[in-house]
Amino acid sequence: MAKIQKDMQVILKSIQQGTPSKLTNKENQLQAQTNCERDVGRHFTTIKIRKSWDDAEAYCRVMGGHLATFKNKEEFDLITGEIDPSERYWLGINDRAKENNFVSVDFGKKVTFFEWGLAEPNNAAKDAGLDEDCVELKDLKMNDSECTGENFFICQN
Ligand SMILES: [Ca+2]
Ligand SMILES: [Ca+2]
Repeated sequence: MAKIQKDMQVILKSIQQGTPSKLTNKENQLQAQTNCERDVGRHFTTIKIRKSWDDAEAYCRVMGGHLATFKNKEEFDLITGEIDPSERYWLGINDRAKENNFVSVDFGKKVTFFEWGLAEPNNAAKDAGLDEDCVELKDLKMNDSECTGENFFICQN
């Protein structure tokens, strides 16, 4: 696992440096080796590696997609029916640009479907001088959380 993570770092670094996003054979091979990924639907893949929100999004980009957003309740139910309720998973939504204006990482648009947990989004870390600007699934509901936290995540292609 350590070697894979190291290889991923190299891939992510190459992306940050502007290398074309098309995967090489070696990178494709690497993905096949991880065994951490499981398709839960036609366009969604859960990644059972813990990463910060930014690193998770970078990982999804290597796979040719983005962190996931849901178009409707049907998609939401499909995914939440397949994942571990005790884990947290990053989604492709944040309010970094403007507080309480949650947009999709994919299009930078407003997100049309939300399924917030009770009293969320609450930007709760604000009391500690921080912000909760990235959206995760927690107890199978949406929650705004600190972007630096390390969670499993869901990619969408
Ligand atoms: Ca926020
Ligand atoms: Ca929150």
